[in-house]
Amino acid sequence: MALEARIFDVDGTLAETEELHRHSFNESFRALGLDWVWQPDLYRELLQVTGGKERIRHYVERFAPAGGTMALAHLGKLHAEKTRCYGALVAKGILKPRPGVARLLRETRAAGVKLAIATTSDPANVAALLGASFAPDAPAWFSAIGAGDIVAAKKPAPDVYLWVLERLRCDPSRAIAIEDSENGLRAARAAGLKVVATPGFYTNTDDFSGASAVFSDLGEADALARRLDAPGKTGGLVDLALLRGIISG
Ligand code: XBP
Ligand code: MG
Repeated sequence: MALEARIFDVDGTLAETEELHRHSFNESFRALGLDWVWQPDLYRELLQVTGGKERIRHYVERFAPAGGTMALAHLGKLHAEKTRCYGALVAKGILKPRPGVARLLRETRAAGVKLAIATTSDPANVAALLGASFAPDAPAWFSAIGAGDIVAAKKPAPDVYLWVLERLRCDPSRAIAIEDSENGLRAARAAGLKVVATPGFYTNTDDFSGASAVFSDLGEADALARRLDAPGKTGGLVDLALLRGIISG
């Protein structure tokens, strides 16, 4: 079966972005006079809730921190400040793509296979990361970018993947998703897509049951990816041939 499209998740998949997100959340809390600090262990737990606004709301409801009512009354302004902080950090170009991502994007474009993005992150974050860590014209590489509030229900709901498939006019059987998290895997599977998972720093303890394959990363010629879901299976490069094999399998 022909592979028509490759749909990439963003945070944790294109690049390890969540530490910059975490710092940006903490900066925005400080800017609004809140003495909240999300440390890595807490953030790992909060990441179970996708979407920055949803994550802040969950934090307030779960922990009832001082200033919570004010924060929710100004949630849009708080998240806009967080997004501004994140964009400024990303613009410094300090985030490098995860191994194999730039290679696979190049191969996909050269083969005439469509590229798309399906993320719960804010569209401004996507544009900032693509422009600073890939190429100034990188957003134009993608036939569809489904991001943030473009859909009401975020991952693990399938909505953002269904939105992308509709924009691509592509049957899910002819596309494949690349994801780093259990929420993302569940969203893509619920949309009827096969998934290759590459767990990241904050998602390495997630359950990837249902993925067609789980790799340490997408692999480079001089640093092959390790296969994580089947000890007997060798690693290698996640490339067009491998993905076409998964689609037709
Ligand atoms: C990851 C997320 C996002 C980011 C924060 O998105 O869940 O919420 O953590 O970005 P994905 P925002 O893995 O789907 O790319 O604050 O803009 O939501
Ligand atoms: Mg992700």
